[in-house]
Amino acid sequence: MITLHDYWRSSASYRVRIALNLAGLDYKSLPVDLTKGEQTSPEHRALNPQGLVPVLEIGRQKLTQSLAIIEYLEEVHGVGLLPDSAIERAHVRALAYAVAMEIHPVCNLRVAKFVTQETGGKISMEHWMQSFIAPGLAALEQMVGDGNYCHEDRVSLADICLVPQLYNARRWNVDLAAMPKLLRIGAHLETLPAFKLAHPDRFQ
Ligand SMILES: N[C@@H](CCC(=O)N[C@@H](CS)C(=O)NCC(=O)O)C(=O)O
Repeated sequence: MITLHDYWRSSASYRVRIALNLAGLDYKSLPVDLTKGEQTSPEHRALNPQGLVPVLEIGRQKLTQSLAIIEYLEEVHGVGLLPDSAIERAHVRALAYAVAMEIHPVCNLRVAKFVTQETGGKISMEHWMQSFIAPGLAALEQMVGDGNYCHEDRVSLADICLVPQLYNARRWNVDLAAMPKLLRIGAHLETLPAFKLAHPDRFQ
C-alpha cells in the first residue's frame, strides 16, 4: 500500500505524483489542506517534522523531500529519469535543482505569506512570486535543449520539475511569452498520460 500525503496545488506533490505514474505504481492520495494549516498539525508533523508535503508512505517507510522520493523511485523501480553518463546526470540534476532548489523554496507558501504580512501587504503575493519565478524560468529557458524534453529525447527528473513550476507560474500570472522552449516542452509533456493523471485539477 502506497499513500501520498499531498495537496493538489503543491508543486512538490505534483512532482511525486508524476514520478509515481511513470513508475506505474498505484497509490492513494491523502490531502493535507495547506490553506487550513493542516501541514503544521501534530499528526502531520509526526509524518514529517518539517511540516511540509509531500510525504510518501510505503509500508512502514515514510519518505519526505520530493527529489529524494523521486530518486528512491528511480533506484528501486528503474524509471529511467536520469541519463547513463555522469556528465549528463549532472546536467539533468542542475536543471531540476534550478527549479526545485532556486525558484521553489523562495516561493513557498510560508515564505510568501511572511513577506506579505511583514510588509503590511506592500509586497503582494503575486509580485513576490513573479519576481522570482520569471527570472528563474528565464534562466532555465537558456539551459534546456531544443526538443520536446528538457534534455535529449526522453522524460527526465528535469521535466518532472518543470511541469509543476509552469503550472505554478500560470497561477501567478507570470509572463511566459519569452520562454518558447519551456512552453514547447511543457505542452508536449502535458500530453503524456503520467503527467495528465498527476494534474492538480484531478486532485482538487
Ligand atoms: N523541498 C521540499 C519542499 C516541500 C514544500 O515546500 N512543500 C510545500 C508545498 S509545495 C509545503 O508543504 N508548504 C507548506 C508551507 O509552506 O507551510 C520538497 O521538494 O519536498
